[in-house]
Amino acid sequence: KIMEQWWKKSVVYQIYVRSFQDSNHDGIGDINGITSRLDYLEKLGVDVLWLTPIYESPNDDNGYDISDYRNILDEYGTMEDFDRLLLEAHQRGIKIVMDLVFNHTSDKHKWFIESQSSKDNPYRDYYIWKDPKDGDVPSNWTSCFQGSAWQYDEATQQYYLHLFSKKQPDLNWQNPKVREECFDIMNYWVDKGVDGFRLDVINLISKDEDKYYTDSDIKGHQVCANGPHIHDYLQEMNQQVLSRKPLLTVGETPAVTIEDGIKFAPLDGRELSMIFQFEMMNVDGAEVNKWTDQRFELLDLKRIMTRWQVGLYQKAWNSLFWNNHDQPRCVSRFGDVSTPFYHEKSAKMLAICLHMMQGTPYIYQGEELGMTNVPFESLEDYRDIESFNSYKQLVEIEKTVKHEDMLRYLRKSSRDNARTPMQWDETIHAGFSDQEPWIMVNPNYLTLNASAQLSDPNSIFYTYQKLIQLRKDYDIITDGKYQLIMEDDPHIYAYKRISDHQELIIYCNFSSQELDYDCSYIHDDAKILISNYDDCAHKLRAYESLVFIQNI
Ligand code: TEU
Ligand code: CA
Repeated sequence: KIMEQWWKKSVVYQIYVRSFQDSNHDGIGDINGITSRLDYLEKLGVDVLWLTPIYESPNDDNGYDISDYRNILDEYGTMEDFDRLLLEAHQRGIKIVMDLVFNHTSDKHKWFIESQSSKDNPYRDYYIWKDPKDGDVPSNWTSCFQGSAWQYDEATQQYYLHLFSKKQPDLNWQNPKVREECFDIMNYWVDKGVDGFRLDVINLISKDEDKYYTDSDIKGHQVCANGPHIHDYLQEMNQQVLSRKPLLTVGETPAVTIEDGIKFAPLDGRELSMIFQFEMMNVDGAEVNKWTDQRFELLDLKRIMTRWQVGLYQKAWNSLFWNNHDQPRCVSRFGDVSTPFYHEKSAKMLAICLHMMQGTPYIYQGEELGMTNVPFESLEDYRDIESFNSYKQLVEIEKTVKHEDMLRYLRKSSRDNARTPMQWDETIHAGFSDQEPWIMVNPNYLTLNASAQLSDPNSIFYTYQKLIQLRKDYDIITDGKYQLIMEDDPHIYAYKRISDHQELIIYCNFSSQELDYDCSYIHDDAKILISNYDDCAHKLRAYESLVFIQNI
């Protein structure tokens, strides 16, 4: 029996806990900070909060290195604080989704400490240990954060695998005990009353036993994507945990095809509720090398988005997003921040373009205000391990990139662009904290902040609020069939959503030029459902976005 798929009509809001709201004057966001901002989130109208990891962690990768899955990191508060947040969110009809990282743990997790202690320790097989090959690494696989994916351990003279930092050793999911432990952890949180899970790089958990000693041209985490037993493991997870109640499960799945996606998130509920895939995040070269000046081409974006919209239709469920805590800010990347006017129009245009598609939209904190990339000046302004390691590798070790160029690439693509504090108001540190925050505040907070936008009925915030409401009011946004129109236009992204009696026609101008557009699709009785200008003209103006609704 297919359980109620409530997430199809939901909008998720991602909270980067460290940067959302500090409540106890240490410059670090925390759980009570989130609770204190629930009114704001309720006003925006989001249905679900995804919290980035709040468990005990040495923070080598800001919580994506977990050392205890059943305890809250001190900096973030206590379990009582979490219980209160869950209760107060539920009282407002807001659900909470936890971020679980099961591909790897922290090297400070007790399993790894045991595992590392000797070859015959019962926990040895919880991780992936391999003998050297000719006195060297088993294979040339690289870690996602630069350098080899293999780390040598002097004491036991073997290498362990880490697809991310060396403080994030990969778990061995082939070991049934590992799977049991992970499912127990999930059940612990389900028993607490959480509403679902975001599963970090979940499609990397099944490694191919035969490949460990085989060199590869692609990055280590891509070699391990969608391995031989991945669907067995997820179906087992489904039986052990997910079938207990209608939970939202979103699998973060880099390097998946549409065919893979259909297996991970089929509508019959056999595995996960939806996937979070990144193909459109590679339009500016990110997959090959994110450290470039390359900008995206709209035609590529349209082609990729369209393939997923069409490919999953009535087969599987996708998520919709322009950015998250690992990506630069979308208005800087896909919009235009060169003038305040373009900033506002393009931020709204991006929102409309995405929220009219099929799938569950994800809003990353501050996106609803049009928060932008950050004018970081020097390396010292950064906090992210990926940024530091990449600088070190490319500028200092390989010497293939010059210092000045790397600083420019970091300003464009560093994950820290998304991680600066939420801009609440124009007071000191943007109202995030009264102490120096753990990472700098974007200086544009004086004009770009929540308080200013809440008092301006024309702000980006209210466009998001309206889009969230429209999804609740119009089933066609959830169910309608997608069809690309004006296919070859390099500046306009236009598409239809079609149901039995109605259709939506969406036009988005991704340029600052005034452009002709094909209005032959619009009937006389069509109405404007939402737009980012006050009226409607014969041309599409700079970053204009127009949505028509009509009966058919
Ligand atoms: O990200 C995994 C992932 O898909 C990477 O390719 C990601 O794009 C990375 O940030 C490179 O820029 C997840 C988390 O979202 C990320 O924050 C963690 O650092 C990573 O897993 C390891 O847990
Ligand atoms: Ca704090």
